[in-house]
Amino acid sequence: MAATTICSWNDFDPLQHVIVGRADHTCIPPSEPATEAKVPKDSDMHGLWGPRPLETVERANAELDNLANTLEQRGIRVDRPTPIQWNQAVITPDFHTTAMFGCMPPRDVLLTVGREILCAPMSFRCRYFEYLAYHPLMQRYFDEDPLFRWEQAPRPRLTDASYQSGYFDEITIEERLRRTAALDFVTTEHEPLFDAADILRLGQDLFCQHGLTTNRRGMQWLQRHFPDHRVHSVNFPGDPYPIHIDATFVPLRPGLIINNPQRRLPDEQRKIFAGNDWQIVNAAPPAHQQPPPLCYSSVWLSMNVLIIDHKTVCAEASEVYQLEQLDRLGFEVIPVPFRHAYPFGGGLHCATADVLRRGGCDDFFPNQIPGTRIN
Ligand code: DAV
Repeated sequence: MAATTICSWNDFDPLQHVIVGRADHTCIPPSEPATEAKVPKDSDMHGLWGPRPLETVERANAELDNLANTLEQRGIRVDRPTPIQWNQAVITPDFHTTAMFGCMPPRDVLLTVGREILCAPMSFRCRYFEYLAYHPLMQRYFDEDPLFRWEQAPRPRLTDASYQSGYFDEITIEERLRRTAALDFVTTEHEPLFDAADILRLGQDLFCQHGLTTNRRGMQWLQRHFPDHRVHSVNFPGDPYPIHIDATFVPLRPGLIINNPQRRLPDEQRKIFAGNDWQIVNAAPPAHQQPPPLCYSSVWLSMNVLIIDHKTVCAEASEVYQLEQLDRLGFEVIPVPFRHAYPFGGGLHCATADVLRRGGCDDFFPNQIPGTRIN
C-alpha cells in the first residue's frame, strides 16, 4: 500500500493526493432557513426538491470520473467518497428536514490545514451529516498516517436561533447587496458556523469570507483552534449571494490572485496584499450568460480552478476567456469539461479537497497590516 501523508497549506503547491467528489443520490434539499439564501429568485429550482434526475447524475459522474482520470494520469493519487442515500430525513433534538444534499463538493465540508483535516460546522441543516460520506477515507488516513489529525469542529445545533427569520422575504438584489456590505447575513452569531469553502488558505494566514455561510464566531473558533495561524475576515460587497470564496478571490500562485470584478475586495482589505507584494488582478469574464439548469452557483464558476502546481492549472473546458487569461499569465492549462457537474455543487475547486501538496507552511504576509485580523 502506498504510504499516506496528509499535508496541505495552500491551494497552489504541487498536488500529490486529492479527493474528488461523487454525484450519486444527490438531492435538491427542501427549503430551510439557510438554503433560501442560495436559490436566486428567478431560479428554476424554486419549489423543486428531491432526488435529481438520474441522467443528470450520470452525466455529472462521467465528468467527475474524467477529472479523476486526468489527475491520475499526471501521477496524482485520487480518492473518492462513499455516497450515502441522501434522500433520507434528518432528525436531531433541534430540527428535522426531509432530505440531505450530496457529496459532490468535498471542498465545502473538509478543511485541510497542514497535517489536519477538519470537518466544518456547516449552516445548512440538509448538510448536517454530509461528513459521513468521507468517514471511510478519514478512518483510512487515520490508520495509514500516524501524524494525521482527524478533527471535527463543534457540531452546531442549527435551531431557529441560528438564522434571522424572514431574512429572504421579498428581498431584492439591491437589498441583498446592501446587506452584504453591511455584514448582515441570514446566519446569526448564535454559535460558530463556517463552510470550509469560505476559508482561503495561504500558509500562515487564513482568509475567511464573512457571508451567508460563515459567521464571525466561526472565525473566532478557527483562530483559537489554529493558534499559530493568523485568521482574517474578508468580505465582498458586490456579491448578492456571498457563499464560498472560491468563485470570488482565487490565488493562482505565490504573489498572484484573481478577483471577481463584480465582487471586488474593498480597498481597506486589499492593503495586506499590496503591503506584501501580492498582485490582485481581475478575473476574465465567464463565457456563459447563464449557469446550467438546476444549478445553485453563478456563472463565475469560470474562475473556480484546480491548481496542480505553480505552472499548471485545470480550468473548465468551455470557459474560453478564463483559459486564455491563465495562458497569458504563464500557465500550462488543462481544459476539463465540467458544466454537467456544476449543478451538483460547483466547479473544479469545489469538487475536490486537498490531501497532500508538497511544500511547507510559508509566511506570505510578514507585513501584517491591521484591518482584517480576527482576535
Ligand atoms: O459564484 O455562485 C460558487 C461557489 C461554490 N463553492 C458562486 C459561488
